[in-house]
Amino acid sequence: MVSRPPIKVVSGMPILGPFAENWENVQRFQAREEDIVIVTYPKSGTTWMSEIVDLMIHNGDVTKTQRGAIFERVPFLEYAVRDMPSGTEALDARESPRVIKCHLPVHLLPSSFWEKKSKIIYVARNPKDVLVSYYHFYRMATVHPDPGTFDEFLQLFIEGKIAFGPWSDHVKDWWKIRQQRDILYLFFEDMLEEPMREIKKVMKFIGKDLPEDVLEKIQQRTTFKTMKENHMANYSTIPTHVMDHSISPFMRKGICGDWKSHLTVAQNELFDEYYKTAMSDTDLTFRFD
Ligand code: PPS
Repeated sequence: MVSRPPIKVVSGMPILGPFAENWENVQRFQAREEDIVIVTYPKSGTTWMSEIVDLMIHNGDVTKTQRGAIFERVPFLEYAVRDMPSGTEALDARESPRVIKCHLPVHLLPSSFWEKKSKIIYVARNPKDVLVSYYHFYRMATVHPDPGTFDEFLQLFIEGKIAFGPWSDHVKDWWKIRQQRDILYLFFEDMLEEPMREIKKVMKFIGKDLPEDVLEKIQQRTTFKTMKENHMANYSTIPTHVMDHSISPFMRKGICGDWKSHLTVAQNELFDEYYKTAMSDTDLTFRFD
């Protein structure tokens, strides 16, 4: 494991340095009809949705979700670090139905996902909370470069010079394509507000019909508190030199509006200015409180 490798650029997108080595295999990846792909910009609710979907395809059977850590149960397509199976290798070996984590922008999603009409669930989160969450994740996970100060990271975020590129293009492009391609587009803030409502949308979308008590169980198993304590969901089984939870836990706060305790008035004004410009050509909106 290389510590704090620099970001690389593949097909115009900044990506974590080691991930660049497997880029050709990602683009050649063979999707299947039964695949369920959870696409997000980083720190937008990927792990939360992964746990929900994994529970759902196992009809709420909690023992099945204890079979492995979330990153084993729901492999990360782009993942590639030396001496470890890559995301594409892990997925190739997996039986269907596969649940797949992916952070790619629309135009870089491997074409086989479109050809096979795999099911795609997109989760978006307001960018101020994404920024804060991503900053702390950069600090605790050494696969990222050093984030510098919060102010420096904010600048990188605005310029789209962080892993997976500009947040605004990511959320807007997936928003644009959602109807054309029958994508379920959800929001982190809606999941916080009324988890059951969003869980039911997921169930319908993936073609399941689960009784109310099972859905209740899924909701309870996927609260922030429960997932934070669940070693198979909270990334605590990863060695400390890769993810150091004492710097910042992966399951950090799980709320909406934490940005208020991070951004100064000046930083907030700068961010609002960026947001206004970046989002001027879309009807997509976010809730920040
Ligand atoms: S990653 O690394 O991109 O896969 O991260 P991702 O899972 O997308 O996002 C991590 C943030 O999601 C929060 N989280 C949750 N919030 C509420 N409820 C549940 N169940 C939940 N699970 C994960 C997690 O705490 C990170 O947000 P922050 O703001 O840092 O707390």
